[in-house]
Amino acid sequence: VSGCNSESRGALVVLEGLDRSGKTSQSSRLLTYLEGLGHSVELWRFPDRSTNVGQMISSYLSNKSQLDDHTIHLLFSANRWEKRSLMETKLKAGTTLIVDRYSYSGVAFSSAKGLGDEWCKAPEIGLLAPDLVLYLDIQPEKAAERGGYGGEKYEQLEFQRKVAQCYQVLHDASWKIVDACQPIEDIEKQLQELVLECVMACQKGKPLAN
Ligand code: T5A
Ligand code: NA
Repeated sequence: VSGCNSESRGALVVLEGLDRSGKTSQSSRLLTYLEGLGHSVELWRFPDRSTNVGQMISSYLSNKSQLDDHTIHLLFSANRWEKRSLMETKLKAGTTLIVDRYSYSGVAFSSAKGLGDEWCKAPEIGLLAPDLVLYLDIQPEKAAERGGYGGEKYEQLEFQRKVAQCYQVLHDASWKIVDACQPIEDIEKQLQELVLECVMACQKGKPLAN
């Protein structure tokens, strides 16, 4: 028996940051936290490597295939578009989605290669807008020290420096910037507070936006 009214929807919460900033660790901690409170919640990530488009992206990231910068940009975007309607269905049914990377990654990583900002943003128009973006802020040098990069395409210090600069101009009112160099548990606590507040606002009828 649910005490929620039929209008209440789930929250779209996105984690962003450089490679190794701790997104995956914090996403799964948030999942456990919200589940523990009895919320309906799922963990998603982009790229979603399970689809056909996702497999092309995965092959590119692991240097098994080469693609033109524009082409890979549009594939990352297509990978979000192919999940859009399911995302909307879940949110409207009351499920909160914790999403590890989203459109901001798409724009930051491609504009770091030199593609124009406006061109990069265009294919993202019409995707669902996050209710909350948690940006895990870390210096590229510090991120590189964490267990070493694994050899995927973008895991290079020089490139990550450019990505960090591109992220800086993307933030909007939905962003909360969190210092990602604190101990894991401290970050976890801060994220819990921010996410709970957001989940409550969505339950109370905050509209879902494009
Ligand atoms: N990309 C993605 C695009 O170019 N366009 C797009 O549209 C999208 C969606 C995908 C790549 O594709 C690019 C961005 C990426 O380069 P991915 O599979 O998402 O790559 O990989 P990453 O997000 O880079 O995943 P990582 O595993 O590298 O980083 P995370 O998830 O940020 O970090 P996490 O949690 O795995 O932690 C990394 C290490 O740090 C430790 C962890 O234990 C782990 O060893 N750690 C901490 N250590 C100390 N203090 C803390 N607070 C710590 N938190 C975690
Ligand atoms: Na990575």
